[in-house]
Amino acid sequence: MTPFRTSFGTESAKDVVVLRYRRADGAEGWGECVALSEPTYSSEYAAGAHHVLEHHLLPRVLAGRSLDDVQGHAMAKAAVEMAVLDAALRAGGVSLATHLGGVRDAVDAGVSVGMTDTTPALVAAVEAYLAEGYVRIKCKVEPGCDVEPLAAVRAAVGPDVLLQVDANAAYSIDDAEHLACFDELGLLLIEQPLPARDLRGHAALAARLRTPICLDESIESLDDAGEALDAGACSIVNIKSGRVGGLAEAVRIHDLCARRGVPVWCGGMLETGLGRAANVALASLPGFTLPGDLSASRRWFEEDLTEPFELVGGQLRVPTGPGLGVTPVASVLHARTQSVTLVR
Ligand code: OSB
Ligand code: MG
Repeated sequence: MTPFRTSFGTESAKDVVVLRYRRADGAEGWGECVALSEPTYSSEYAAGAHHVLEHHLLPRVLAGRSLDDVQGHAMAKAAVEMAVLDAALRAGGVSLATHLGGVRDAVDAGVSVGMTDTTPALVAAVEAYLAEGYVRIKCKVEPGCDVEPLAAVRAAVGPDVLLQVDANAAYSIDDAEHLACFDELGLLLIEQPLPARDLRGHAALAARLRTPICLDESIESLDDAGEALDAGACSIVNIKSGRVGGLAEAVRIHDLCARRGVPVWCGGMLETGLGRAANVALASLPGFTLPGDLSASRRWFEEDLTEPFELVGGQLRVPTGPGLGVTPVASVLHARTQSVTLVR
């Protein structure tokens, strides 16, 4: 697999914390923590999430206590929510999509494309994903790797391909004049150009650019979404359940945006099939009107933890089985597990 290069670093292997939750009545559920290995996208990271799960979150779950007194750790909390919810839905025979209010049996698949060393390599990568059937391309950008390669991509693919960029906070408001050049690229949106906390900067940029601003890292809760929209900092929201502390909060942000006529789409965190199943279920809600970062398993993995998600006519099918509707393949889980921690 080609390493995935973003403005915050390069990912070449996946190190993931997976939770298996077994209830006293035997019902079982799975959760995936989307924290990456390093605290570079946000402050959470896999080993830290593992620690807070083992020592602070899971002991509360097992004692029947709320997690609300633990500050932060949205991704670790989201993993707990996913596993507990999956167990309940499997026991009740209800799919996650049905539980969340999904209305689609398949969702449009977009793909996130990392930065490359050369422009021809980027154009070739984008063309290959389009040939596979992806209906929307997102290219990672950073200062020095933006307008020139993206203009070449636009020229190669033509004006009709849905194209957007993601800066992962790599610019500052002093780059506003340069960022205005992005308006020539015919982009659906620019994702997170400025640092997460800079809502005022994003609002100033939004006033200056024709291209819509979408926020990812800035939105860690329903309150953040309301504040960003009130400030005029964005007109589109990338919803990731891990980043906002779980699927319930993700649905609340979806509902708020739907009430305000703000389009949303489902972001991704290089999930295995477990997290991908949850993303696809979430993206089946009616307000997810833009294609998400919902790629086939083979975009990221030679071998996924679950049966692979595959592209069918540019879409991923929404699982219909109880709960997440997918489970780890025992042989893969066994072969790939590096350590097991039992919390009881
Ligand atoms: O900013 O959307 C992001 C991957 C890891 C962390 C942050 C981001 C991403 C991606 C890939 O862009 C999304 C995917 O899983 O397809
Ligand atoms: Mg992003």
